[in-house]
Amino acid sequence: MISKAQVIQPFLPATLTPGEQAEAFAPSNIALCKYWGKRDKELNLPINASLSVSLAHLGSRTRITPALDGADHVLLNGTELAVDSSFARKVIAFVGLFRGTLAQPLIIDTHNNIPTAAGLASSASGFAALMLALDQFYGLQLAPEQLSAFARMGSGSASRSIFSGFVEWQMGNREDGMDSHAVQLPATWPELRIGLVKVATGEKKVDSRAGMQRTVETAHLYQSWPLQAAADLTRLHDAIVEQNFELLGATAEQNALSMHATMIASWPPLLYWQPESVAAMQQVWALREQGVPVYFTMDAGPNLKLLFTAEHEAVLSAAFPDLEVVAPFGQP
Ligand code: 2P0
Repeated sequence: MISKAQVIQPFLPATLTPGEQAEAFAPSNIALCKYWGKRDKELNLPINASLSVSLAHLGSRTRITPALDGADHVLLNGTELAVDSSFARKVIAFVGLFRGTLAQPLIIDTHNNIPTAAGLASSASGFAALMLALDQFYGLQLAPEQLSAFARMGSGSASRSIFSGFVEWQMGNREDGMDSHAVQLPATWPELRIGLVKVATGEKKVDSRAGMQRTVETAHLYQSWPLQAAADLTRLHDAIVEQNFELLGATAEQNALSMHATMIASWPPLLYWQPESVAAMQQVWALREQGVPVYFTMDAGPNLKLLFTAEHEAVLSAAFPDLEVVAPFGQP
């Protein structure tokens, strides 16, 4: 197995010249075709390609400055984290891949403007923003594909958060993973809306990393997942090119439910849904029967993300009173 450091080393300059400070923003993203399962756990290389839409101005802003007291500091939304907390350890390990023998202590300060109530994961935007900030701080001048491939090593879905709009994370087949990076699709869809339905926001018992590993190792149903994902990816490309909302929504919903089916078929079983998640799904299906074109997707958690177009925003905001609406391509 190749290590992250072995992959990154050849892309770093012989001597690093750190700046005085760097700051970068990366958007959160919602997958329409999910990343679920790894062929390489060290490098976060996926078993299937995935496709997402980035959430415009919602995401993470990360600032890097030198620490003058000889120790690293990791701050999240203004609060310093214990250096042995899970997030701080991951951040410090990731930074260590780039600062090499320089070993200069840093302050890494991240602010998420994702509505905390929406229960959206922040590791994707967090590692993408950190990668962009490190690139600036050390003057690495990495190409976008390299930034995406390296962000992936922090968290798989971070590879997609390097870009805005519709983004495909190509799975690649190289052992060092340098062809497993995201690309931005040349498409826009100003009327597209994503509605965040909050069911619960507490920390989940099994995180996605452990959840996908358990699924790969124990669910026979998982064998069908790569085929489902490949077919869905093609359908999503068609939907985006044709601006066919029904095809986009139906494909995303079936893809999410197929992923959840593999989780439920794992052992011990993995069910991220709460009773309120199922109630919200049934409400979406009832609205569709009444003629409202609305679909949902879900990640490794109980919350729903609704997909609809601007003309139906009022009816959906009435049906889901706490709906948080995002326009991924800005207001038309
Ligand atoms: C996705 N998820 O495509 C899928 C759907 C969750 C369900 O990407 O282990 O936090 O850091 O590579 O990126 C969440 O997985 O996992 C995720 P790691 P990550 O959005």
